[in-house]
Amino acid sequence: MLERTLVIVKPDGVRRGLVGEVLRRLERAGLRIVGLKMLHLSRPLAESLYAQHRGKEFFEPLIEFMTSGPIVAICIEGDNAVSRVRALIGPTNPAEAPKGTIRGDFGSNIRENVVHAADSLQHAQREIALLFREEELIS
Ligand code: FUP
Repeated sequence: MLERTLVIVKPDGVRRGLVGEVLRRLERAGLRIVGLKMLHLSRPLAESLYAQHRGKEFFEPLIEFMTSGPIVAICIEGDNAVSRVRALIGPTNPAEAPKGTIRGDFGSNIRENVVHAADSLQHAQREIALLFREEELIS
């Protein structure tokens, strides 16, 4: 099924010059970039993005990190894009992520893991709407 999903190059990925590497891997996989922008997440936007984790012990440091510098938001389209992108980025903890995945190759720790990607089609739709206006996405 043709799907759209949201990928974010997190502040650590931007600081370390990994934006091009992430885009290259997405394009190499045959996925299509339909939206792209750099921005600094506001605290309310970061909290909304990670609303499911509110109240957990890692929530506050996660929000501090996600607002610590610019991010790059990428809207990706392709067949089964949600699960294909999740496979490209690898598990949350880089220590458990296989080589060849973005987090396995570049991630520092469970918080500074270079990229975010939506984990379901429902979350993808919600997250895309948080980061992009309809007219910022190409058809
Ligand atoms: P993922 O969907 O792979 O990004 O993972 P989660 O939704 O479980 O977690 C979202 C973010 O919370 C992670 F990218 C990093 C942060 N996190 C921590 O900092 N510590 C944890 O123990 C779990 C997650």
